[in-house]
Amino acid sequence: MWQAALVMAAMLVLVWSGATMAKVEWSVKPVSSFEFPEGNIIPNGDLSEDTHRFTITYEWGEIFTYDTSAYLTGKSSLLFDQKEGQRGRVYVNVRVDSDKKYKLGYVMKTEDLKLPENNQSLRWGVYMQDGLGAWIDSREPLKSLPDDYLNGMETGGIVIRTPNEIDLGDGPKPVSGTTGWFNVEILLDLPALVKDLQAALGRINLLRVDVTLYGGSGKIWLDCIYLVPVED
Ligand SMILES: [Ca+2]
Repeated sequence: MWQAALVMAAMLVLVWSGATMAKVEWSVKPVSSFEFPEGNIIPNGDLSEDTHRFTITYEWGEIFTYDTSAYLTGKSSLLFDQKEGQRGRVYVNVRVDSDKKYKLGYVMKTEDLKLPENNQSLRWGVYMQDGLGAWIDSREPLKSLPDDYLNGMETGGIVIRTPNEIDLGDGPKPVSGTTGWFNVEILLDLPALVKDLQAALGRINLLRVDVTLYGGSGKIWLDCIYLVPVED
């Protein structure tokens, strides 16, 4: 009997330590509806109108339209009908409290998305600004952290991105073709990241939520951008 109790206790410790070790997590899951998590600090994240707060660059800055027939929140989504060779990027900077954990994300879907031949694909990333206003480069500090520290996300220097291949239910691969809506979410434990990534002045004061596609063609809908502090 006591052996069973001991095994149970050991398992609990394992589960507990696993849960508390993750400083960066991410997930992608299909959704058919969406409700903003309470406490979203990104204004106009429902992308209905007045998106001046968001920086929409490369060709996406010229071709974006508000789609009032396909959206999950508010009155519209942003639609990019991208022609071969065009590129796109959307990002938003948000001041954060360095003492908190945050989750951030958005929903997207695609239609007839053909990926470019340069191995680029839709990527979701986050940038972190330190107490001196510099973007934190995670490459050097990551060398002395466990290999799985980013939980499958990848460092691109000052950006931490979801992997090239994600699983929307039919195995890991770059997003292409026609998909339903899916929700990409990233969770960041800022107090831990401050320490582990050696953020200057011991602060992370700003996060940049970022989506990119450099090349390819097809339709991409973006909606429901959020960033919320997470209570333990
Ligand atoms: Ca919307």
